[in-house]
Amino acid sequence: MTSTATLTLALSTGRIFDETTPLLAAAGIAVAENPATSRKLVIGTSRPGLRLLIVRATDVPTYVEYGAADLGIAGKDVLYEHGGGGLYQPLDLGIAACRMMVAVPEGFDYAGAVRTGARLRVATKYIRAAREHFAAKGVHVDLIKLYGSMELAPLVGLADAIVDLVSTGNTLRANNLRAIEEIMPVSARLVVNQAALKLKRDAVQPLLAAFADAVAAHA
Ligand code: PRT
Ligand code: MG
Repeated sequence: MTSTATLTLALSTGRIFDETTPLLAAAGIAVAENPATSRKLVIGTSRPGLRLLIVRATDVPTYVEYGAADLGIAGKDVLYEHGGGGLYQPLDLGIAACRMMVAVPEGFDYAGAVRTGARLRVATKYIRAAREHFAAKGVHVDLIKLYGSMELAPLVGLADAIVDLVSTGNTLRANNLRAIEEIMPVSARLVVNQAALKLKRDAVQPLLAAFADAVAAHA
């Protein structure tokens, strides 16, 4: 296949799109329109054969795994929960950085609860990361799956603790919570469908190199 093979890159609107656009610009790639205002889900670029698909952040690995997109950009949090099957992960883009943390209400004696072997109720959308974190520490937990606004759960008695992403810490502070343990640092990664990596190699490799150069220039 030639370098004019069509390549599709899946990513989400919001912070991932906003922080990817400067990387694309550094690679000489202009995006035809802003999905936040155009509402379009398929967006062209100035690079021949490269188009963007706008999908939900948590759906990016699925589009790439099944080859509906050749490449994708997603947070390590999302990729970890997905499990990474069928995805080649060549590049940490260093964007959309934050930390996955355990947080509890101010005044909650987490260390004491852990010491006495109490069973903790933990609300999170990161079930896999939370399960592995507490299992490794030998802390007994009941995990409650939520899809958003985890910070609310301890305030209304749904959970003792949460596992969520923290960047400035403002959301925790505003809700009288404090972060007590880091589970993992998070940043957005470029992922590639493994078949596309082989079959569209002549188109994929130059794009990977362009991203790597843009990341290096940004660092
Ligand atoms: O919002 P939606 O439900 O559509 O999907 P999403 O939340 O998965 O997407 P989006 O765009 O909000 O996040 C996409 C990716 O950005 C995530 O998968 C992370 O990898 C990354 N990222 C980086 C973050 C944050 N920083 C972040 N701070 N994602 C979410 N947050 C949230 C956090 O969950 C908490 O509610 O921001 C709040 C905390 O921020 P601070 O600054 O108050 O600490
Ligand atoms: Mg969000």
